[in-house]
Parts: sequence; C-alpha cells; structure tokens
Amino acid sequence: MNKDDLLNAIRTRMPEKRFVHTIGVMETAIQLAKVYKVDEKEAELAAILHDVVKFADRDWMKQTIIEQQMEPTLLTFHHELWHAPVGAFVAQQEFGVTNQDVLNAICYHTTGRKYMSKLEKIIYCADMIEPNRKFSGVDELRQQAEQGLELLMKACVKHSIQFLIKKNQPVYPDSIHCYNDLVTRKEND
Ligand code: DGI
Ligand code: FE
Ligand code: FE
Repeated sequence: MNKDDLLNAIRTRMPEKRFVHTIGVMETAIQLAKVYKVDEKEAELAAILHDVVKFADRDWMKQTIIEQQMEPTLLTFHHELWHAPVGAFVAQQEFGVTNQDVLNAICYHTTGRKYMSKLEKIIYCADMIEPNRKFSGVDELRQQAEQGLELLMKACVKHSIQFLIKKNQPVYPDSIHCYNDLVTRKEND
C-alpha cells in the first residue's frame, strides 16, 4: 500500500483529531529518522500505523490479546496499553507489514521496553513531541530532540513515568525496564 492509500485507510478508523495527531507523529518521525540515520520509509510506515486501533472495540482488543497469546499481564493494566500490541498485530494481518522492526515500533510505542532499536525510540518520542501535543513540559522535551536520541528518549520516558506516578497509576514493567536500560547505559548515540 502506498502512503496515500495507507493514510486514507487509517483515517476511516479514527476521529479527525487522532488522524491529525498521526500526521504529526509521521512528520516528526521522518525528521528524527533523517537526523539519526534511520530508514525514513520505515519511520513513516510505523508512524502512520502506530495508533491504528486506538479506537477499536475494547472487548475485541481483549479477545485478540488472549487469542494471539500476547503477554497476559497486559490485561491486568489499563486498557490504554492494549492498542499498541494489538496495533502491531493489525499492521501485520490487515496491512501486510512484515518488517519486524516496524512491527516492534508499533508494539512498544506506548510503554517502551529495554534494548529498543533506533526506530522504536523514534516512534516512542515522535508520539510524545509531535506538534499537536500540548501537555506541560512538552517544549523542554522538544528541545532534547537535537541532543541525541538516547537523551531525548530518556527525557520522554522519565516524563511519562513521572506523569503516571503523579496520577497514582501503576507503571507497566516494560516501562520500568526501558527506564533502567536507559539510565544504566554508558554509550550515547
Ligand atoms: O496513543 P497516544 O495517546 O498517542 O499515546 P500512547 O500510546 O503513549 O498512550 C498514552 C496513554 O497510555 C496515556 O493515557 C498513559 C498510558 N500509559 C503509558 N504508559 C503506561 C500507561 N499507563 C499505565 N497504566 N502504565 C504505563 O506504563
Ligand atoms: Fe498510542
Ligand atoms: Fe499516538
């Protein structure tokens, strides 16, 4: 599927606001891919599909997690986390995506995980800093975008974990593993 067909296909599955967010993630991810030397087409594809099932039926997502034998812990956490792994499944099944790095970037875009690839980090960060995001602290995160992908990623993960803690929300284990991996790592890229 070419870019326009993909965009038309996802547009029918979400409200306009979410589509505008997706375009913002796509443009930001392509910019980051240029700076950090990642395949721009892969960044574009992962960004377009990252929230493909954000508005899918909750019971259907739950069913898919069970049937596809995804991590059962997901079901004990907030349903907001489900659209990422189920989105990766739909990208593969319905959109024919075969590139594992693209599928992983969709799958881990909400929680992160340890040992993330550059593409995974780009989608995670682009999702947080795209121009339509308005939360307090977002400009500081945007300023990190040119400081290195590791530093940007660390700032984004810290912000989301702090946000969850402030709201008294449980933090999914992958998010903690992601944070630990980033703060114990020595090299920066
Ligand atoms: O889908 P988006 O809104 O573009 O962004 P997203 O995929 O990063 O989802 C954000 C939501 O996910 C937000 O409501 C916070 C929630 N979230 C992210 N990480 C965790 C989490 N919720 C819990 N409980 N635990 C997490 O680790
Ligand atoms: Fe999302
Ligand atoms: Fe998103």
